[in-house]
Amino acid sequence: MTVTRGNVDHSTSRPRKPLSPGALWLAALGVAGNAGANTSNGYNLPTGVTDLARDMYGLHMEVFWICVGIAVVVFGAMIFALVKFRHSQGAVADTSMLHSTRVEIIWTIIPVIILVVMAIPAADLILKQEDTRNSQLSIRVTGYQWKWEYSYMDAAEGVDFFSTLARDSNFARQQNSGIDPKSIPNYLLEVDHPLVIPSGTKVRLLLTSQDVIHAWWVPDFGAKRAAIPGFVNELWFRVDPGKEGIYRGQCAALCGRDHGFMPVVVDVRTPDDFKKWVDAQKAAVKQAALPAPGAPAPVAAAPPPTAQALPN
Ligand SMILES: [Cu+2]
Repeated sequence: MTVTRGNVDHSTSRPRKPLSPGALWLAALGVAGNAGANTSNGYNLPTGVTDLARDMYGLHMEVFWICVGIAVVVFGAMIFALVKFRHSQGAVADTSMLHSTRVEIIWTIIPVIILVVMAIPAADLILKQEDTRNSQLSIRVTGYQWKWEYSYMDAAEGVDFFSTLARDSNFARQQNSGIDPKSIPNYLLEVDHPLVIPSGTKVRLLLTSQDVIHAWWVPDFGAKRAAIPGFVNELWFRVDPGKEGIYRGQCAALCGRDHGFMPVVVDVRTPDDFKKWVDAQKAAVKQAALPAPGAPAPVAAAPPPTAQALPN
């Protein structure tokens, strides 16, 4: 990562604990994917930097506390009964209450109400996630074994590049490389060309793949979706203004030998900075298209033979 602007690389602002061999192995598998996320405390989901991520976190906590309540009531009643009605205290089993319709109705209706209470906000959030209308910037994301291609549309049309594992991570990961992975900043979570997006903008990704199923995942955006050959999946997020910085994720579908080596890095910039970046990219594309000085002028292609001129 060579971008050193005024913003913060949130993922490195927290001192990282050295990874155990097990954690490294999990990271290589892509299981411990939020290892580089910025808003995770390591115990819970990241709170995230988009409204979708925050909604997901809120829903997750709501369901978590409902589960805690259920656990307290159920285990509380169980432990109370175990202690109060124990054999050594002379308790005698009640063999008369074999069936109670009233109890059965109660213990059916209460869980149904709890499920409905959880399902309503969950359905709401799913609908919100799927609503890609009025997006301001679309980017086509194509997964390959083992890299990502980002093709911009809309105002950034024409900007197109590949994003692959950073060289230092790539060298260190080779068998018997002799390089200590702990010496590599953001080991396996760094790329040569990050996806650059503007903050405060509804960004829509159109995900597909050229070979096997991959999945684009950035925990802090609350964004994860499969990239499937022959299909185009949509995904959207809007990073809060003021949350510019570097965000990291990984491919989240087991996609082959080097699955653990195709991280996702997103560089979020202010809309002004983003525009400058797009202009620079477009200028570079134009420059590359110009003939080298002193090169011969391109030869006009010969017209294709007509049908009559073709030999029988
Ligand atoms: Cu993949």
